[in-house]
Amino acid sequence: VKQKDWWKGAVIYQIYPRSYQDSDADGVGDLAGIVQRLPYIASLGVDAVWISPFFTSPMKDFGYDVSDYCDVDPMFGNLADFDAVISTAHRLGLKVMIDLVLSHTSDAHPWFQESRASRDNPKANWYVWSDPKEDGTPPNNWLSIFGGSAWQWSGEREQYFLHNFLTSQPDLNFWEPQVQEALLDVARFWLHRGVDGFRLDTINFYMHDKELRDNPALPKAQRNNTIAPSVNPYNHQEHLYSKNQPENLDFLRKLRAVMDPFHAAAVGEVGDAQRGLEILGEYTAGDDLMQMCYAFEFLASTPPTASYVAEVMTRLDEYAPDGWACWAFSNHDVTRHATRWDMPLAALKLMTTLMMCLRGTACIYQGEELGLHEAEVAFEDLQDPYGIEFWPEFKGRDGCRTPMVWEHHGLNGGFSGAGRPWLPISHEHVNRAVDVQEDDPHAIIHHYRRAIAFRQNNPALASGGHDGVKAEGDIVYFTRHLDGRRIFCAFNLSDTPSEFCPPEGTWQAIGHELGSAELSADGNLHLGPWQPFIAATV
Ligand code: TEU
Repeated sequence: VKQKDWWKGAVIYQIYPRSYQDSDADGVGDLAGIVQRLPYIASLGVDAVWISPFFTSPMKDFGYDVSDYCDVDPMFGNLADFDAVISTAHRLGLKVMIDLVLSHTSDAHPWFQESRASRDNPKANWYVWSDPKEDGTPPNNWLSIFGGSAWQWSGEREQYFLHNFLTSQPDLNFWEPQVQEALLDVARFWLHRGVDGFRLDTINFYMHDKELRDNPALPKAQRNNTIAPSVNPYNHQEHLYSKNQPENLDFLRKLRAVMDPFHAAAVGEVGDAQRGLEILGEYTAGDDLMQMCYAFEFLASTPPTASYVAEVMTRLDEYAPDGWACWAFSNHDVTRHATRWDMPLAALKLMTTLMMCLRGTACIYQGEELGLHEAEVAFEDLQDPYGIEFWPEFKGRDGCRTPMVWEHHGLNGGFSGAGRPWLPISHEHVNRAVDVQEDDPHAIIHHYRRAIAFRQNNPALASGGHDGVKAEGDIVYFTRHLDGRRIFCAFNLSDTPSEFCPPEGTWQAIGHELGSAELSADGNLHLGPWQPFIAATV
């Protein structure tokens, strides 16, 4: 893999900075804390970190509401601390991706303050403003993901403004060329500071229908959702006019042109319950758009069965033949997969092995390498406005955002010297702290290290093609290939043993360190519960 293609098949480790390491005992993680922990991250063998937003922000959506794109929030440190993140990471061989939330700003951003002040100021058109309907109601039926109408009334302009997320996250108007230029400048700023790439928040929300047409209602049968709870009325609409507008691609091409001289890579977030992989294909096609899109397929609430995995990979080939997915099982928006899938430890290990063998880039969310479950967070302790809005049907995102646990005996699990961290730390988490697992050869953390190393040592797994993806009973299998080397991978996604006949050819089992089965003398394969078979052509 050429240096400029470092992202292809990379393993990315996602850091939620509020909850990684607190260096100044205020109960909230920070950039200096990340610097302290970078050697640990490097020890996992990953290629890159993605750091969730640390920019200046009123923190209504915990940093996904930015009020200054080119500075660090004092809570997280300052630009010098960020420079230390970059230099330390690079010294350790880690790339740094930062999370640019360009679709909307905070309402505290000076751009919005100015835009809101009048209908004829220089930034009047920087956000999506619209007159009410004759009866005073919002201009159309678009809904906010976080509840209610996507339109908020502003007394100053006597107009509504658009917000796909919180009312304090007004959507920028990407039809305005000055907005696009200002955002490209933000990308330039960070590229010059040394970042290696971006995770781009909600890139399919950039543009909106100029005529502000109503979204159609979605038939009941199609309301299943992988990214947001079905209690949310947002899922009862098809977001035909508020999302996925073709002009999004024009802006992304400009952004890519800014990134290319720096060999920077982008993973675009394109959450779409109805057309996820199709959109992924659109946004990663060719060489002038996103290198990768973040796939939501394994963030669904039901555990992936063999046929589901096969179906996802087949659909990917259909919709994104030259596209590249970034797979994740957990992140800061969904219930941790150890809880969501309710699988035994052996199953979690196998799923990690599977992820490291899938065609695509792999994204690990802090704490999943410890096998952490979703933490229970009582209503009184909730911080996430989305959780507060839909409680108790949906408990929000705090349970996956509680602090990382480093030391079994340390104060707050070694996360913070504060009396009280910003979210409570669960006892069960502390029992699985990093220092406990380092001393236990059977702990899942070592499995993550082995699986990641296995991928790195087998370029066909990281960046090769794949073919023959199929499911047979509980077994999903496929072949990865690169430069004539073929690696056959099969996974028994169940707790019952299975028999299986590998494809023609002379195979030699590899991946013993991951519990790979051996071919038996009769050429058949007996896969134990949650066991893989990984083999290379001889
Ligand atoms: O998330 C976008 C997104 O698709 C979320 O709305 C997701 O459906 C929701 O969090 C339910 O789990 C991104 C960020 O990842 C999220 O943290 C932000 O709140 C959101 O954008 C707004 O910036």
